[in-house]
Amino acid sequence: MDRDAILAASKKHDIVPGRVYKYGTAGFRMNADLLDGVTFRVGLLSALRSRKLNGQTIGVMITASHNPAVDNGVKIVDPMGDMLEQEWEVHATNLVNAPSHEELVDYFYKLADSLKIDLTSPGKVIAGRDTRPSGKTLVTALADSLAATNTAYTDFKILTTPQLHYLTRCINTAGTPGSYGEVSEVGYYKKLVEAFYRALHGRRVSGKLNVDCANGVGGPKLTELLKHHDSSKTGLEVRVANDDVLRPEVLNLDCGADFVKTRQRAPASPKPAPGERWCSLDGDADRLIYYWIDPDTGFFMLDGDRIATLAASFIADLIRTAGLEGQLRIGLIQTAYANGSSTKYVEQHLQIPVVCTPTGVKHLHHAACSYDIGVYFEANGHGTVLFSQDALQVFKTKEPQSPAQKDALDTLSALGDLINQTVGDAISDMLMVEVILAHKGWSLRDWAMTYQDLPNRLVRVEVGNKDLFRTTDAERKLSHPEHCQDEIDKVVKKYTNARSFARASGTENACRVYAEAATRSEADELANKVAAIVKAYGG
Ligand code: G16
Repeated sequence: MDRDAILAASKKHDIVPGRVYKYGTAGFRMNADLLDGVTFRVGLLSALRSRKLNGQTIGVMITASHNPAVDNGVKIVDPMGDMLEQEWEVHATNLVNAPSHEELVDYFYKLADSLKIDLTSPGKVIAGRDTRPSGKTLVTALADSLAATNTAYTDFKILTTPQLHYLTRCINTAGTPGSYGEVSEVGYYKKLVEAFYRALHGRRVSGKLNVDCANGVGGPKLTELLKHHDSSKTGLEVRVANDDVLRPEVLNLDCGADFVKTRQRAPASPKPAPGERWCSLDGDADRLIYYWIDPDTGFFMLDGDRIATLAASFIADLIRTAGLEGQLRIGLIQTAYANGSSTKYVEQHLQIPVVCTPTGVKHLHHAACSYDIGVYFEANGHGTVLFSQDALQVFKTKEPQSPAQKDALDTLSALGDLINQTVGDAISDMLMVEVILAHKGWSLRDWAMTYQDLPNRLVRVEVGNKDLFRTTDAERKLSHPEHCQDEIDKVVKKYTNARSFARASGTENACRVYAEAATRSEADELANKVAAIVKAYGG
């Protein structure tokens, strides 16, 4: 590796001086104009990461997911398709914040030295990006740092975030007994569709599904998947809506999973007709929210908590039917945003243990790994179900004692292939939900009847300095600014069955406030009061 080549390449990709950059909830995310130098430096780190892991392929995804079209972001994917190891987030933050090009290169070599990385060994990186136009320029910055560090590089161009995670794992497991799939986008579609057929096991989906794709990458990719799907075999008919990727300004605008979840209403257009089945993806297709307009009661949403409870109850039933109860440990992972009723339902009704982690799928994923079956979903619709190698093995090898056991084992095995094992994946999750509803013979209304949500409200609060807000207890309490939590507690006490917390967003320049209470008006009032406290303490 040539120091001068890295220095010369770096000089083409300045960072904006005076800013402090942080590897946040999902990597670096901000206005795209600020990201050129950041992306170059993320390339340097991925070159080191690959070499540290014996030349395994590292993924780099360029996306700002649910954020507005002017933003972009960059994050690193580890070899098995999971998020960058958290210790390395610190290295990423330090590298990106190096004040000058010279100091950057010094830090790069110092890091390589302290981590005992052989810079003469080969490194490999792959990249993908969502449909934001700024992604094209940022990929150039990434390619420059990989060229300067002699790192082999493949640009997979436009992908959903989960597809990039899938490809990273496929490449690193190719030719091994744990091979995850064919290393291509088509391989991803074929794997999902084939597993969908198997998981349905002769059942049929009833009713057309309308999918709002947030005018993001999910639109064209879902259309591609459907080319590999034969609806006569499954009954699934999909209408793809909000798939305009030619006008960047409409990305996530008044549509998509984040809009539906935070506004608690259907996309502005096209207007869902009463009774139609709808779901929304977000800008990079890793979140999923279901809903319908009830002719009597109006909009009803089935969010990440509902998807988690649906999946957990179905899989727990299959485990029982398969005669595996007591043999495989199942757990459900949520964040503080989970509706209190969902937690109660899982613990008391499903009798499944619940773990609460800080926001960010990286935290949930990590916690889910300690179970044989780890179901994790954020309320915003981001999540998946992880199966341990032992569990997958048992599904395939256990000798069934009855046709019902065989059915359960086959379905579990198919779910292991259908559900993305690397990260939350809206398209894979959508097929999973369709499988479960088909098995249970349920409509969205039947699904909604399982428990009643506590009314809740999520508010975004712009503050002078969001970094003043620090949390403890899995983000359920503020440790800083001092006294802010005391004021929140005082307000919460005035409401029935109420809970509220505040935290700094790791993807936007704002704080988020969540409140739930016994009635809609109480939840709204509490959220507004806590938002006012946060605003007052926000600098
Ligand atoms: C990202 C993360 C999610 C997180 C969300 C919001 O989602 O992957 O785990 O819930 O940001 O995070 P925050 O509240 O810190 O802004 P996405 O879909 O935008 O990549």
